[in-house]
Amino acid sequence: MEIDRKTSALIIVDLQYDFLPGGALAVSGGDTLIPIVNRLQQKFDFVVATQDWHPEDHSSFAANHPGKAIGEFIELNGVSQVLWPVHCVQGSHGAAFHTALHTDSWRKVFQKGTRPQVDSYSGFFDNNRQGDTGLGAYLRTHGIKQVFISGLAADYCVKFTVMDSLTLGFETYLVADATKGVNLSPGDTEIALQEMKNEGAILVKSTELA
Ligand code: VGL
Ligand code: ZN
Repeated sequence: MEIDRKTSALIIVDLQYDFLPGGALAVSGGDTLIPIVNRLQQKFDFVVATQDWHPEDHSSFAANHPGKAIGEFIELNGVSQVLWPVHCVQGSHGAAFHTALHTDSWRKVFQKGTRPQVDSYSGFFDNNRQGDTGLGAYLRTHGIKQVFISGLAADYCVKFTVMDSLTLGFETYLVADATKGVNLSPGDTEIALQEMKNEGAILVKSTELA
């Protein structure tokens, strides 16, 4: 498939140390995406990234709920929230992008999950759909019509970014070999891929793109 470089954007979701092997919320094999995403970036004129960027007192951390364990669910402002290990704390090593990841051509980084009381999986909106990172308006302002999404994790932040991109009316592609899931429950990634397809996302391989 030929990419229209004028109207296409690549979004790189959360390629940060805490989501890579050795990190607090590691995705198995997540580091293998770095060379794939670096090659993929060369095919785009317009590249943006998202960065999970939590304050220490973030309510998605199990450690901030005495008696609760990682993986348990709580109700947060009417939204069901799974509790995570402490991860991507603002300014920490875990929140940094992997040094091997090429960042020089990025137009902008959109940080999310910055408000203590609400989580944000999507690069566009927080989980209440109240906060907006500005990513949608930014893409529109620059004439972007096709959005290609890569990064971590396929069953959380990538999936929610894909869903919001579709809702906002972008032609939305998931670069299937440039994402991996955490699989809190076995099979979560397969289910997420199916949900994205059902909503209208188009799955492509990075090697098919030119
Ligand atoms: C993510 C869980 C919590 C992700 C971020 O990037 O997929 N997952 N925060
Ligand atoms: Zn997070």
